[in-house]
Amino acid sequence: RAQQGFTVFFTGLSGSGKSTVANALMVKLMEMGGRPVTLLDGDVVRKHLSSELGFSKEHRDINIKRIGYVASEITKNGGIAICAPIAPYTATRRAVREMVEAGGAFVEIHVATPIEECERRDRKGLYKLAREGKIKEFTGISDPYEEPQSPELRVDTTDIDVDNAAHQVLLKLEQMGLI
Ligand code: GGZ
Repeated sequence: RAQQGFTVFFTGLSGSGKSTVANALMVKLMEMGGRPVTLLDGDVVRKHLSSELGFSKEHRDINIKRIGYVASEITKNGGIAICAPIAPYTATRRAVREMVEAGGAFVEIHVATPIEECERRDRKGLYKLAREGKIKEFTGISDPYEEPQSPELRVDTTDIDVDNAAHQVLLKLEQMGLI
């Protein structure tokens, strides 16, 4: 019997390393062959699927539910979806989990890099702008991030490199019998 589809759902702060780890995971899964792999990255989705949306709670929820819907369709059809939005709200993450689990497995990865480290890196200069009040409703500074209580896996990228983090996700997928 063909293996079931699944969604790997990364959640974490801006600059926590979600996109980088998600990309590395995608490469590893593609190298293994077999099933198609689709990456739904936060900023790419916002450009192509959610371009009219801002960062209010309501708009973030719409954004995450769109990502969840696409991931659930991919999963139902036996594919692999990798999502990497901030997804700050517990209830919304749970709604996506339920939608995906109707047709396959949902693997939540909390990229738990502390905000001090994300802000220290400040790769895009957004934390500085948020501190100056030039970006409003910025997650972790002036907007909430509800930490996942029971993700399938938690990784903190402060002291480990991308490859190591992606490898930990692969091990989890193996443990769960998904690959
Ligand atoms: C958080 C923001 C904001 C605000 C712009 N709050 O590090 P980035 O730049 O590339 O990723 C962040 C991205 C967040 O979009 P998501 O779709 O992942 O968010 S959510 O899941 O909450 O819908 C950041 C940038 O957009 N960005 N303004 N106010 N991040």
